[in-house]
Amino acid sequence: MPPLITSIYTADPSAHVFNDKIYIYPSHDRETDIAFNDNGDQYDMADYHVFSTSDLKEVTDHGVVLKTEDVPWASKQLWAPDAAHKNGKYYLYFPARDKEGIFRIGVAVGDKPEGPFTADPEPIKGSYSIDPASFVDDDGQAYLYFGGLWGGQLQCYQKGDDQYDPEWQGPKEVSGEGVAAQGPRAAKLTDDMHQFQSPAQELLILDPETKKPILGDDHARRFFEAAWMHKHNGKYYFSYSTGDTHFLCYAVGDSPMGPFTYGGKILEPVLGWTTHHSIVEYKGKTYLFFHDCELSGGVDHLRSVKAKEIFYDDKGGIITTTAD
Ligand code: FUB
Repeated sequence: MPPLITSIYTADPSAHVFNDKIYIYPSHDRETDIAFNDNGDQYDMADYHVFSTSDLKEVTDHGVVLKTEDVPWASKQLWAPDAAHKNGKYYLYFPARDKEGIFRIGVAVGDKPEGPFTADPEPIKGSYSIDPASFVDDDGQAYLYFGGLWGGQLQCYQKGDDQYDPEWQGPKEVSGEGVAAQGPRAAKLTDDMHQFQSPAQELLILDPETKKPILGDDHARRFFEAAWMHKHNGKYYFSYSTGDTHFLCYAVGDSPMGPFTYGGKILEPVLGWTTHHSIVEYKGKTYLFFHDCELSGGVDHLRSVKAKEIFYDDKGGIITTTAD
């Protein structure tokens, strides 16, 4: 399957339908001399472009909509963003390292889905780690999901949401017999979409057999990064990447805050270390937006966005697919 965008490298596609078009909010990968490491320093992105399409063939690049210099609190690494529409405005949620090197999540506001966006002067209070994914439920309540292990620093918050522990920096995570994996985080957003209504909560992803949380050592199923939420037939589908085992998986719940029960794999590993996605319904079909490194010949930090239709089985399970 060919990439949707070939003019620049793009990754982590968050797709939404706004004004009858699909808008894609990806990371903008770029070349760097920074050596590959498990902290992800080579993912040294400095701006965001927005793209739109009506047919998943012709794609319009709306140009740069936000860059590091426009974000007063950010120092580097504009990683995976997402966008939401509410109150007649468009909100771009994005992670970046602050001046101390700690990942925080910011919000920028625009009048149109294609931006440009103006960033708030400070990150969202109580935000940390990476990969924000926004979801506006049918009742108008908006949520922000986030978190990512290792380079995304989620493992550094063992002592509480406001206590970054540098001892946990690097490729470390919870492990041991019976030790539950760290869950992704979610918070309700305030009506103005700029802050968390209350502190973020850890989400539960349960093993369908034991009904207990997935374990930290279960690397084929535990949450690593790339949170996404979509609703289908009244159920809430929380999907994510398993990081070092390179799967996209999903878990299903009856509420946006869970608990969720592990449901299976969405996407087998792609070419490249990371895998990250979004799921959107458009003109009666369900599409998976994802990335791989085919265009760069397998360079992990030079990725390209792709999209393909996916399907549910008759019990509402997502049928596993491949990048082909
Ligand atoms: O693009 C940088 C990081 O790589 C993202 O934040 C992760 O989800 C992974 O795709």
